[in-house]
Amino acid sequence: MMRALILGGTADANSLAAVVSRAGIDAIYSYGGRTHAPAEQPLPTRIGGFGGVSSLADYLRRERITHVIDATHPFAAEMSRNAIAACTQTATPLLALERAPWDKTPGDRWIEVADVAAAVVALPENPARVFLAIGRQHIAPFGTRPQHAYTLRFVDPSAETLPLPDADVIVSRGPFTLEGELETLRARHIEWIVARNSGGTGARAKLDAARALGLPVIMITRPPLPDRPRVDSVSQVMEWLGHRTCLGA
Ligand code: 3Y8
Ligand code: NAP
Repeated sequence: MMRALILGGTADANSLAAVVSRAGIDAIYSYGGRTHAPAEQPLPTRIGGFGGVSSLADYLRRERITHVIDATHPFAAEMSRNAIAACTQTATPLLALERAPWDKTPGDRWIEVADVAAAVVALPENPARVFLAIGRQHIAPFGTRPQHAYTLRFVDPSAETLPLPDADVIVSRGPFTLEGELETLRARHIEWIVARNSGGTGARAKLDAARALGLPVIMITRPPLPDRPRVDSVSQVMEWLGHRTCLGA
């Protein structure tokens, strides 16, 4: 009997959950527990880590999971690596639902870097107004560049003091619009943007706004992941789940 685990936390995972639920497939949606009030899902939902590879393998056995869909974010590399290891250990079929990276288009002023450390080095020496649109987990490395005036954007308000002397936080969970991003960049006189190549539509607007305003974007490329079967659409996942036969069953 089919039972799917959706490793979620993205817009794509939410789209998949809606289709899986409508198809009447027995499935569980999993959040990592990063945000205070994640979006409701039309499926039974679990929140929090599994406790590493072996605990995830135990979970797959205990819950009799027959298919795992890794619909996490391209930068959720540890979760993706753990899913590959646990599915290999338990011989559970795994498929990644992964949106394509954004491609540079004419007019984009991108400086592509490999990771956050390289993004810090890519910033100018002279004080500048920098929009760090990379969430809350990777702010500390910018503490070595205190001369800049930073604008940060978090999903939830942050209680901790920031490791940056001049930082202003926007609390917003996205998805974001071109109008909203243009307003943010203009109102805060942003001169540089730091972004991760998430792909998808939820965070793309800041790049279109940057292009419209002629602003440079330091673009962090995705972490490398081991090979695993991968698709970029919900319909391909449903085919993989043998959706039609499910309805016929
Ligand atoms: C907890 C689930 C939807 C899904 C919304 C997508 C779109 C908006 C773009 C910017 C970039 C960032 C961040 C971002 C985007 C969508 C999508 C996407 C980037 C939620 C969500 C969870 C998270 C976790 C959160 C991270 C943070 C990253 C903010 C829900 C809203 C910056 C990634 O406070 C924290 O600790 C937040 C941590 C991981 C990256 C970071 O390092 O801080 N996402 N984001 C998921 C879980 O617990 O399993 O709360 O409902 C999901 C979404 N985030 O509703 O349509 O699908 O890509 N999320 C990045 O660098 O791109 C924002 O601000 O421009
Ligand atoms: P990560 O660094 O790859 O994962 C760290 C640990 O968090 C994992 O080993 C696992 O803990 C737990 N975890 C992560 N995602 C989980 C999930 N969906 N269900 C259960 N446990 C999960 O992950 P991350 O980058 O912090 O991302 C966390 C969540 O936010 C994911 O759902 C991801 O899709 C979403 N998200 C992330 C980003 C981003 O920029 N990273 C952007 C948008 C959305 P154990 O080892 O204990 O099992």
